[in-house]
Amino acid sequence: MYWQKKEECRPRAELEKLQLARLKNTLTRVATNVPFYRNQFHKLGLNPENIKSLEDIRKYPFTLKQDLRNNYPYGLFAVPLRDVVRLHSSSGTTGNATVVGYSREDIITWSNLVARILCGAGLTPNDVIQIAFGYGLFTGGFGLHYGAERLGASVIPVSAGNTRRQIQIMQDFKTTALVCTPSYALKLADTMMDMGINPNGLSLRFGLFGAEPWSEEMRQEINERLGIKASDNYGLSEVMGPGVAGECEEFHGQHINEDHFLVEILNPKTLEPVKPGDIGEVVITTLTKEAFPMIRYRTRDLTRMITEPCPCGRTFHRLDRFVGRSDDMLIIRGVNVFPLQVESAIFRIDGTQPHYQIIVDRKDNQDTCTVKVEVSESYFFDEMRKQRTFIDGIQKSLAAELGLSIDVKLVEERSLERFEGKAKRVIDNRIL
Ligand code: DLL
Repeated sequence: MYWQKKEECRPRAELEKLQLARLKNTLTRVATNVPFYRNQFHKLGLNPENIKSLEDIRKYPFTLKQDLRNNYPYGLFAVPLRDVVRLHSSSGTTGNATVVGYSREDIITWSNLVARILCGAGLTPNDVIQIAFGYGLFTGGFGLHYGAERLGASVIPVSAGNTRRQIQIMQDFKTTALVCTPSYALKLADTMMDMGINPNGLSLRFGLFGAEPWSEEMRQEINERLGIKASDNYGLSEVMGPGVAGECEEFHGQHINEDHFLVEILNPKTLEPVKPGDIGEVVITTLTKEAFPMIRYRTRDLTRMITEPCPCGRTFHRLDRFVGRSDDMLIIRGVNVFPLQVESAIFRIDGTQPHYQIIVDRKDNQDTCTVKVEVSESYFFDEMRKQRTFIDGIQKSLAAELGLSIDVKLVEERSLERFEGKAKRVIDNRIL
């Protein structure tokens, strides 16, 4: 077992004291070692010595993705390169790459925090963990790998792709836990069906999925199809990679590793804290990172904080399931739409497959939106009337969820693209 009970169940008052000491230390270190932060703090007349409470963080400036780009590659490092033992990079879908670095101590912390999350999800050293995240500059593969080794499990570093081989290995090596994106878990389930393999005949029991938003309905679907217990975990390269937060076996929100990260939930417009329990943007300050500390990083990820005590005993607050990213939000005819809302609405209808694509366009100055939904063959009815009723059902579910009427197009099973990493569900022709 890798249950860091003392750290994970600290009384809140003690935890906050520790956070404050670590915050002060981090701010002092960046003010000393990173000219970018030093200049900003200087301009605002901020001296980390004056930090008296956790709320004082609000006086400090935010860090944006653009700041990482402007300081490419090593401008935000707080230690000399000789003390950096690992580099990762996020290519991002827009703009230049960004680079993040880890000291020897950072790698140890990272492994510990990921091990915590694996343990929290129910894994033990007896598990055989198949890591189907890409190994490379992406933090998913190596991050989960080191954590799984730290847990003491048997790790299969199969990396992403080659789906049939993944399944062969799962069978032969008696994999008990699968680690990948939720969308890839579904692709694996499809391919198992093609290969005539019944997931219930495998040793698989757990799935640890993350790196992209997914709905509760998607979790049910994966659990049923693979016969596993799927849990959610969250992280991002800029603040570490996986290991920031993860679900315990209550499967209700992800405990934040708060002894290492200070999390604020802010209104993305006013940048003031939201009311407790409201949805806002997650803003993270690292508390222990040596090589690449981050001060108030604006993640663009939207969710709410759950502060009620968790039956598991951990005192760390939880992040509720993510709504999406503010930059993934679509505005269709003036209505805000998150791709995940579409996912939830579709999954509620019997007969749809968990694969969809959202296509947005503009015709005659009017936004149009069509959702392509895969359905199994038996749902292509010969009778027009039946077909219409089925489509109407999906449209109604979407309208109820979104407050917007959008077109639905049924497509054949397996006709939409499948993903080995993060899924891409939206094609917005308005911005092409
Ligand atoms: O995706 C780190 C990671 C790897 C997390 C493996 C979990 C498992 P990036 O490539 O930098 O890092 O992408 C980070 O992915 O800001 C979120 O928008 C999204 N994301 C990550 N985990 C979740 C999640 C990794 N559980 C970006 N739910 C983040 C929703 C997630 N979105």
